[in-house]
Amino acid sequence: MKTDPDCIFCKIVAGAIPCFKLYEDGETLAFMDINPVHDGHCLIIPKAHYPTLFVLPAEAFAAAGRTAIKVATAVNAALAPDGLNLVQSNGPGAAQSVPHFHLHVLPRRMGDGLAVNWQLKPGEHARIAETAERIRARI
Ligand code: DGP
Repeated sequence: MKTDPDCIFCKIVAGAIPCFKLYEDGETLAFMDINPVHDGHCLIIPKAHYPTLFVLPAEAFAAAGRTAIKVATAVNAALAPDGLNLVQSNGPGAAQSVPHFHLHVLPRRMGDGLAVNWQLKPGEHARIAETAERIRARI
């Protein structure tokens, strides 16, 4: 499996850095975003290191897609947002800050005014952990 020792998400896959894990299978991992835009903001990654969509094998995209459907459905059931975006960024012009392919699962509220390139702000860990528990209960 491709891995990068300097990649923060590869370190999470390896268990070297903790995360609020929601789900994993052989190829993918889902965990809470540490800088959530809204409660329930989480990430789906392939466990293997591919920096962007441009180098991602189709099979890895399919595996991430399967996990995204499972986790987004659980987010929807647990939190009942008004809507939900899947967001995926490639390169600095798209505001990609972690060069390991990932899908953002982004619950939305009516009128939340969220811009596509949002600012990263640290989340409150207790609130993220409590939200993760609610989502895991629906997976
Ligand atoms: P992007 O900017 O699209 O590349 O999204 C990267 C996201 O990853 C961003 O919303 C913040 C999140 N993130 C960065 N470092 C960590 C980390 O160490 N743990 C977790 N759970 N999320 C992280």
